[in-house]
Amino acid sequence: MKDMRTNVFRLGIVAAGTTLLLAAPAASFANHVVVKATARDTWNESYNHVTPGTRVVWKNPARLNSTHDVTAYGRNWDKQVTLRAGDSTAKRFRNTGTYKYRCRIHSQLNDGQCDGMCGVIHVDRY
Ligand SMILES: [Cu+2]
Repeated sequence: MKDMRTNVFRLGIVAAGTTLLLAAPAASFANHVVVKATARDTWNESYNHVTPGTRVVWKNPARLNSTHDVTAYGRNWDKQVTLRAGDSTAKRFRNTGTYKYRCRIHSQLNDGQCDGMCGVIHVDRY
């Protein structure tokens, strides 16, 4: 009898969690976001809208057998990390702002405009 009550209680938690997930808007409220390199030499989520404190992880899947890098541009932050196949790198964004990055191997910068393997992390309060 006690076991059954525990199970009912657990089911309630799962149901509540599902409701929260369904109610979440498109913007990410998770404190963890993953950006992956793709086989087409792009970022799978090139535009991410996150809240302050979110940790962004860039992954270069091993199966792609390719090298990429994550390089900040736009002058308001610093990052330049080479990702060999299977590597990842991360940064937690604590302040609001627009943080641009690109893979220098698979993009070009012309007058501040990025073409190719480019991405943006937009950190905003809601
Ligand atoms: Cu690349």
